[in-house]
Amino acid sequence: MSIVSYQLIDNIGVIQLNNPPVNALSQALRQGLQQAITAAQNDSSQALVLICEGRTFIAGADISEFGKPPSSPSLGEMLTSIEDSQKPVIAAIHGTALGGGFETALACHYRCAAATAKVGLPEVKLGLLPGAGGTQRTPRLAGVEVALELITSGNPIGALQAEQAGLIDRVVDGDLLEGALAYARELVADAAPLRRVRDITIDTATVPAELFDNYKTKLARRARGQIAPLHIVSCVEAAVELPFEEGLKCERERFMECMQSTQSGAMRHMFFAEREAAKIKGLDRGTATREINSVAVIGGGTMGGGIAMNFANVGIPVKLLEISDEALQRGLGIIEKNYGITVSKGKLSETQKEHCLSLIDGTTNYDDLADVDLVIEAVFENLDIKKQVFSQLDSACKPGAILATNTSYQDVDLIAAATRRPADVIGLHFFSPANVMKLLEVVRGEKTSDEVIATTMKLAKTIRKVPVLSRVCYGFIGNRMLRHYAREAQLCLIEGSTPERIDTVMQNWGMAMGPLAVGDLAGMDIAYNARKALTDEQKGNPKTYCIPDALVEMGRLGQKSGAGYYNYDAKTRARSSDVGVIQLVEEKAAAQGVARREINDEEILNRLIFALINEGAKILEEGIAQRPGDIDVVYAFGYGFPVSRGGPMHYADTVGLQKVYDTLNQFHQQTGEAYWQPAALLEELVSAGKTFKEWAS
Ligand code: T1G
Repeated sequence: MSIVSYQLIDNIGVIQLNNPPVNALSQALRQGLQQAITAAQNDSSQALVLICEGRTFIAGADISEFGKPPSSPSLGEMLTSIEDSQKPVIAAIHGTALGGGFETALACHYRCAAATAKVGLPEVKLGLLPGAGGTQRTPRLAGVEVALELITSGNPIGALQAEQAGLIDRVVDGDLLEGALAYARELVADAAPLRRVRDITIDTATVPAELFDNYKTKLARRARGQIAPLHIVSCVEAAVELPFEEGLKCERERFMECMQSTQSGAMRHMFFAEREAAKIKGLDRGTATREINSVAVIGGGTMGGGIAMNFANVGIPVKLLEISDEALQRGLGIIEKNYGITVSKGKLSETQKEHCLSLIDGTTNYDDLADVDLVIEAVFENLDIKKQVFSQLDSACKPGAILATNTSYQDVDLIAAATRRPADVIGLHFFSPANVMKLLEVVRGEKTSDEVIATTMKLAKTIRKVPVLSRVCYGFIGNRMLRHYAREAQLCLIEGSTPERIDTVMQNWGMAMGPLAVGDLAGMDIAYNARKALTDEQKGNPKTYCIPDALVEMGRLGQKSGAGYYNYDAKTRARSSDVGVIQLVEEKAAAQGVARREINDEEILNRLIFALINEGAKILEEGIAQRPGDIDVVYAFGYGFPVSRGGPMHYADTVGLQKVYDTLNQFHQQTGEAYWQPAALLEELVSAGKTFKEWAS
């Protein structure tokens, strides 16, 4: 079927687009649509309906064309053809009309939509702004405040809400084409005018004077350091103050500035990297997958409870198994409490909460797991305990049941070896809080079957997670790299910096939280107890843990104890500095024979981030991660790495691998530490003048 088709149905011309998978506005689609509009001016049609085949109306400009030379007709030229049509053009929307797709609908004279449709302008999530009139037409139809929220948030709204806002004229029940044809005939019968959105003037008296300034202040906090949101406000302001053509010119200029920004390049990279990560090299796309209609979770602690919620949230029944009734009730209580918090935030209704809870059953008997399709073990982080659990699961569960471990560090192959079905064993590493964090590391063992890998990668999307495949190593992808980042944070601290300085540098750079504040959030007793099980040699340089050890031994575990690197207000959890911590740091430095010195912001940043990059390069060399973009996805979705920097490996490409390489060598010469030796892959890429991205392609 051609990409654009046309048919006359009585006196209505129907233009049908068909550009799978999402009817993105490629050059061919823009050209075909413009030609169809032009041709229809001369036939017997009295109105035109624009509708799409497949799962959705146009979902935006074709992002894969960005950065390439512009091709004609531009989106703006195509939209002008629609708006200048001498016959009313009616957009018939289903699925998600997003970005340039919704801008196309806005250039039409009328809009109807299926009740399940959504519309939105998500460009800001790509570091962009609507570049085809969206910032000019949306406020003309829906008013300034609706436009500002829709465009700066980038979140779609449903058809009914859009209708209330004036963005959609008619919500259609039943068959969309039938409904759109009926609407078009109604408009023709009423001799409805050619209603061009561009001709609407916004009454400035309806716009609160301080609205734009207040918005810019709010965005400066919410979207710290991002260019696009502030440009969006300026464009909407132009829609109020300037004639349409001049407002369009302002939008175009600011759009190009965003398009050429490093930020947008990073965010567009992340868009594709997230989708690429779900694809498994060497695995046939047709690999069979198993049905997962029931799940069991072993261990009702914080992680087990959160994991169970993910499945209940999408309607999959869960059996939660604990070793005693008391532990089970405690676990079920955690889940109930978590749902209560979600309800109190307005993100879930009481009815939805009750429905989810009804899907979660408790048991202390492995026999009750005989029919489940998947089990996820989330017991104490100890290999012997996990092996014992898997041996029991191997006996209790049906053939073909997938046995997964949520371990953060233990060797999945050794766990699999505790069963007679290693091909059915895999790692599913959730991130705390498990019902909130999007990242899911899927850890394939040496013997894990393709079918089990394909099944779990697909299941990740079902439970609204972002999956990244990893092979087995200590800490898999994220935590293995994090150890180096954390090591440098500790060394910067003992060598002369402070928790405030280190955290401020990293947070200003874009991390969601600084490393020491993260330690307080997670609770330092966890790593402290893990270290207790290690020999001195395994623990490594005492400078990297003597301070957190001392804090834990003082009872300063972090937020959970009201104090850690910082003091925390009991009610608001607001953090404040504690001079006693600095004194402790100075004492420990002296005890370790460290002469403290001034460490500048650039050194802090480069030591922490380049340590991540270097370990990421080693992870690629070893084939632990499939591609650099996968590592970027892990850090953006699991560790609060700023999407506007694209992830550690993309950031290395933007900084330039030569600079990364030279800085690593400088650290290596200064410290003599082997871990500062640049990874072989990095050395290879630098000598070949290549980037990580080029290596991956
Ligand atoms: N361009 C190119 N490819 C796209 C695409 C797009 N806009 N949207 C999706 N794809 C591909 C995607 O890479 C994947 O490919 C497949 O379609 C399915 O996507 C001028 C400048 C629409 C909600 O930001 O939000 O318009 O991996 O896995 O989960 O102002 O895709 O199969 O090879 O995500 O069902 C604005 C982005 C662009 C929307 C569907 N539009 N897309 O979700 O499928 S900028 C967007 C999405 C713009 C104008 C500006 C989602 C979706 P592959 P998927 P999904």
